[in-house]
Amino acid sequence: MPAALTNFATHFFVLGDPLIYGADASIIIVSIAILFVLTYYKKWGWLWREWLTTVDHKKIGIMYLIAALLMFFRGGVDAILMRTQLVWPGMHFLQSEHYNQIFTTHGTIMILFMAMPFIFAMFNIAVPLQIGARDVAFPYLNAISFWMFFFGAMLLNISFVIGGSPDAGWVSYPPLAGPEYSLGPGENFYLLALQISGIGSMGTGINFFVTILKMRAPGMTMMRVPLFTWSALAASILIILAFPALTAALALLLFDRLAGAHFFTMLAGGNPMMYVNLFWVWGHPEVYIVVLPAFGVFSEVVATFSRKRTFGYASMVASMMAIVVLSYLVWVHHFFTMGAGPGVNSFFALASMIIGIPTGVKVFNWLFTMYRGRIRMTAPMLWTVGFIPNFAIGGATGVMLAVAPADYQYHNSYFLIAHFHQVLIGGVVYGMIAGMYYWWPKMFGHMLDERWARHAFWWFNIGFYVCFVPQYLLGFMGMTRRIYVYPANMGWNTLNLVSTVGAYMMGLGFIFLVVDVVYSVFRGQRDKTGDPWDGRTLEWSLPSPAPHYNFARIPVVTSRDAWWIMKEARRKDTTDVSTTPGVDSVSVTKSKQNAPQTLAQAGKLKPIHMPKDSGRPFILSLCFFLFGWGLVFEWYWLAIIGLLGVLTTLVLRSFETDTSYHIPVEEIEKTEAAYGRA
Ligand code: HEM
Ligand SMILES: [Cu+2]
Repeated sequence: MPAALTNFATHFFVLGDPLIYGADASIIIVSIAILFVLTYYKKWGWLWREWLTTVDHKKIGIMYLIAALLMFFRGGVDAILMRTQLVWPGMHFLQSEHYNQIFTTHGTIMILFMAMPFIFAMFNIAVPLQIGARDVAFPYLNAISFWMFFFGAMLLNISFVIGGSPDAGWVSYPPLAGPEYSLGPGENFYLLALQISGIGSMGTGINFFVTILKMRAPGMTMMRVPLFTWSALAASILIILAFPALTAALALLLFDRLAGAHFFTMLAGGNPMMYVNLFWVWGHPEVYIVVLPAFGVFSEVVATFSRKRTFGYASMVASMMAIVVLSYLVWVHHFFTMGAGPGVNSFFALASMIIGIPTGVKVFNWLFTMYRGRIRMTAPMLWTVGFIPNFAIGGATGVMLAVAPADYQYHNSYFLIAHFHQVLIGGVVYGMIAGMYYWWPKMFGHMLDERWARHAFWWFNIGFYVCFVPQYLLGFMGMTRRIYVYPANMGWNTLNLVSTVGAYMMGLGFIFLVVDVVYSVFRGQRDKTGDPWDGRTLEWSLPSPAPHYNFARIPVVTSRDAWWIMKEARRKDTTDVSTTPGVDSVSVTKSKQNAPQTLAQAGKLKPIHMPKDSGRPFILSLCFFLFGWGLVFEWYWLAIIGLLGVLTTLVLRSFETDTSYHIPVEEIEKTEAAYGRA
């Protein structure tokens, strides 16, 4: 019996690494602290009623945001650990196996559990408000999506203290990730965590696709849709088309691992390159899934903080849609060295270079929007302007990588690492932070502090160049990715040292960001107007935070930049509007005639139809978690229990008919009066 017990313990717990013991201890301490605080302040009921069961897109957005920031912290700690190990030749800070686990979880977490929830946070916070809707098309599905993402992320995150982390890279290529070379449950954690959160992402893609097509306020034609919402639509299309490929790849690999199938094992008739193809058919569009919403944020921010209409709206939309199509035609650039031959490689090389064109169009549109605008350099604009040079360098090095023969040289070198961090951080992280600063007052009713924002931005931005510019050079000098130690005589020492210093500067920038958030919760300037930036789109017509039904009356939209035009019509009733920069005089004159109906005050209130909260999405996802956990450890009895739980919650839901209610007019009147908007 004791032998069996120790056997179980060594299989189940990760033993022998002091860093992981430290993690164990801190996880236990933090968990106890959370349980204590919730119990002591009697917050369990509140947590369940207000958050765990909510179907309100605004609250779901906030939960996504919190999750994304926590995962950014986790992935950032991984990054700091790696850069610390690489600071000097022959370091003994991390063991080789631990280093492998860390680069794997870092990449996986950053892309799937930081970038994805961050964009979903922005979708949820902004899209329904921008299009004048009361919620998303499927609020219940929205809650399922969040909890599936959440429990998928939990599954991956506990692997490093229980069972062991995956260590075959975030791409998890077989045969390395197959049953022969990745023993233990680590890879299973990866496969199931991604599979479960992938269901959630698919739900979100479908939800926002339908929401944007079907829930727009009257008068909001597609060519009047704000650009951020357009970017959400583009990303949703990509999600719907790309995620099934990932699902298939992960499922087949899971069969290989658990059931001894041979989809990807060469000697039994399978082919590992099939996995690589399936993975990148999802993987390349995935980078656009996360970066297009960032482009959407930049479009909103540039127009608002330059006080000008976006330059080239139609070309912005067209370029986004071009990217959607092109992003499916480039995936082979991730493995030019596969040996597919010059014809195939040339096609994918050309397609990869062509995709730079629509991206360039967007950058120039932002610059033209700023040109002669009255620019305000507040935090969202700072991150937007900071993004442009980063993205220019990242884009140029991307074109270098797209040259297939040259890629034989750069492939899997630090040049690549520098390139994709420059676009992923410079695009996605900058974009989402800009969006967070931009919509923060809308979410919470107070501003983030500008002084701390500046510290955060400058430390992060300068640290970013210090960290990644040396890595381009290291790549040229032959340093390959995923190595945990290197000899002293390669000439890499100084550059690695500089790069690590940069990583610490970025870490400090992140700390300032957190300080800003905490400081502003207590000291932040209140936003009583609901429109602190003098915004252009409909979300700014609402009080902050918006009431849970969003719009007491659904606005009627008569032009692009609907809210700005409404404000102009009111502000400029007497003055000549055609002299206002950035305002199209024709649409103003038109909207002036329509002004009474377009303003939120017009019309009689009617009861509002809203979805009911439900605990089932949480329980459903928890059952999925048990299912995944069972498969990770090959405890099939637990997997079956989990699956039964999933089926039961689904069946129960199908018998539920009473899923919505009406907010009576008196209550709406009271709420609106409390906002001073009777
Ligand atoms: C915040 C600062 C960051 C730093 C200092 C950093 C640093 C690193 C380092 C040192 C590696 C390992 C390189 C190697 O040994 O091969 C790495 C890999 C990676 N990083 Fe980051 N990173 C950061 C942010 C991000 C972000 C925001 C993303 C994605 C949105 C990201 C995605 C990845 C991916 C996909 C890999 C490859 C993992 C693999 O090889 O399997 N990183 N990063
Ligand atoms: Cu790609």
